[in-house]
Amino acid sequence: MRNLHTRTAGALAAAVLCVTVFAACGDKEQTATQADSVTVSDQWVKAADSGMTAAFGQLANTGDSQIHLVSVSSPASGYMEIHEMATSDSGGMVMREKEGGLVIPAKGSHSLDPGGDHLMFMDITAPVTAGQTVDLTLTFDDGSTKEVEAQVRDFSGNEENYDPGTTDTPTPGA
Ligand SMILES: [Cu+2]
Repeated sequence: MRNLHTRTAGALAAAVLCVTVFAACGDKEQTATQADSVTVSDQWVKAADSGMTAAFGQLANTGDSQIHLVSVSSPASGYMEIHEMATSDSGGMVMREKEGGLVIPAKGSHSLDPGGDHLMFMDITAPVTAGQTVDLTLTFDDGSTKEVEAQVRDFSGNEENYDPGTTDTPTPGA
């Protein structure tokens, strides 16, 4: 029995040591992930019956290094893209995928607005209607993720064209 007792005491000591190490870690200044340094506010999603829609909001970076948002996903859409608006050759505004995602500068912010950068739901799985909330997962280039809930709103004052056929294709010969 003495042997068993010794082993139990040893295990207990190891457990105490683990807890102590964890506590020490918690007290130390750790390297924050990008998700730790980002705050998302005023986030909302445009109501839509089917097809595409978009999420908007304010992204702020409380950290000392830039934050790089590389992808976004939601259970409400088959897949999502980070979009920007650009001027087409014909002079109109078209949306397109923002190459490489978007960067929030250190101690800075980045605004997602109708007519500007936005998070695009490419294929919603069910109608999203005003009053609902939609879950979004933001993924950063250090692999960290942040989940936010966005409110669905009716919104019609948007010049952005959500037709899937809209692309920034140069006119041949132009
Ligand atoms: Cu878009």
